[in-house]
Amino acid sequence: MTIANPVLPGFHPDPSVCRVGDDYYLACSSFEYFPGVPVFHSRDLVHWTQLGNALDRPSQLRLPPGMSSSGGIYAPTLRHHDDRFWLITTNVHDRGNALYTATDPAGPWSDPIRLPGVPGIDPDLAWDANGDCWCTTAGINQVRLDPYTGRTIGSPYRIWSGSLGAKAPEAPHLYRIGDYWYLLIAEGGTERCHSVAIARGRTPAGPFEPCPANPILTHRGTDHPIQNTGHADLVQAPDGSWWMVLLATRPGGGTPGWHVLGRETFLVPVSWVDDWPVMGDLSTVVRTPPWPLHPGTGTPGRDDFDRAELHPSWISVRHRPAERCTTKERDGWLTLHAGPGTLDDLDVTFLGRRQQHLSCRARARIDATEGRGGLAVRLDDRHHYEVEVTAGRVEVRARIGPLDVAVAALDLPAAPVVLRIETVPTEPRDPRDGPDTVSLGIERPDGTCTVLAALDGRYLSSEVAGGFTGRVIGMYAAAGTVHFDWFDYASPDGATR
Ligand code: 6LW
Repeated sequence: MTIANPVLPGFHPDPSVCRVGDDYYLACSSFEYFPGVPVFHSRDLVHWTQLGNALDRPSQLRLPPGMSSSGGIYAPTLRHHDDRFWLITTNVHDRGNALYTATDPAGPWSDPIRLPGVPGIDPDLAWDANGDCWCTTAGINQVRLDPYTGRTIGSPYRIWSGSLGAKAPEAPHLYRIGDYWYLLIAEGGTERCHSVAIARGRTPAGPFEPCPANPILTHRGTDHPIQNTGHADLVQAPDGSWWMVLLATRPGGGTPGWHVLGRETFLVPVSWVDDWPVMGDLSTVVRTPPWPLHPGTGTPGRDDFDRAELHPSWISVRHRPAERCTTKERDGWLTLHAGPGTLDDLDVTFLGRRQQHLSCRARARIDATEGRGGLAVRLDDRHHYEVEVTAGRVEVRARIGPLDVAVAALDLPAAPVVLRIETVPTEPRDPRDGPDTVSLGIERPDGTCTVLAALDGRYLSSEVAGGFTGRVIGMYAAAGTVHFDWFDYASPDGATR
């Protein structure tokens, strides 16, 4: 099989995968965005289609005021057991860990079963042959659990600290494979030293014997174009072959390199030697995907807003109250009502989609005659570029940490206008060259573009902004009511890199 890595390009970190018959399901973390925890389906582990989002109701997901852009929902684990799907995850700004169940992974998912006795992030679920449920978290700690009530049985205790004193042992997943229980973890931190390690024992609680070949996967200290490799999950195919999904990044530019799409989901083949897993090549095979559909998610490139329901790939910052965001107010348009928030906080009326290609072009036709709004590319609340329209004027703004500047402006007749944001990767000639150039402007009726500003993309990278999110491109309302006729996203060359 040809693997077009990343199999889920763009901000899709902390992948967790399970298989039911011939079908694979995968979930990712979502941090500040609502709805949360995108859920995907695949038949081959390479082509994924988004089914929905597990946490799509405020009763399941509260993202409270004052939270950080990298707060909210951390790494989930997705499993199938006892004829239902189980999803366990952490909301770091709410009440900790919670479990959700569904008979259909497309939803609806249950309200949360709270887990006050489970401390720590990255919870995992595994069941033994007696039906006992073991919950393992970063640290690496473990506690038995009644998953139907959320009641813990006994107290959490440490079962492993990872290998060789590496920092941040996290992302545990526990599996019964053959004669052993395997404890897969990530360690070294989610940055360039990220790695995958494994240990095995005879019981789900250990004691665990570390693999002599640890770390079994890392790109640290290499010049491989794929970096930050870690946070993995194993799955067996119906033909008996084994596979690992993991997160990794694609830094660009000179030194030290900047990754702009967040942490993405990759796939690697696994073989077994002496009852230890051995990773195959994590290469990136560039393939021409169907255009303008994404290879990774089945996300439509274009939305004409002619359906009442929005595609599940649309995400907002924190909540998307129906009264602030609707496709029903003006037929065939999306209408956004500005709330009290601005792009610089987490209560903004923003609706976006993940940037999934290093080279991409996003366009939207906006009518801002009743308000002020535009098209933005945002890494988080403190790092975003936007092209904004209000009656008679279009302006490009850049927010980079504490700096917020108007970069360029143009007077325009007050009428609908097409806004455009384009990213083009840099071929670095100087060690200081950034990863890409982000151009912001307007499109004239004849299709030509007036670029108002071309900005260095490094300021919308994780290395500059910090945190766990990736770029999201979307529409927003900053004041009044703003209407959008359509939104279009495309990778001009159809490439995934
Ligand atoms: C996640 C942890 C990690 O919970 O980053 O890369 C944290 N791994 O396992 C946030 O995604």
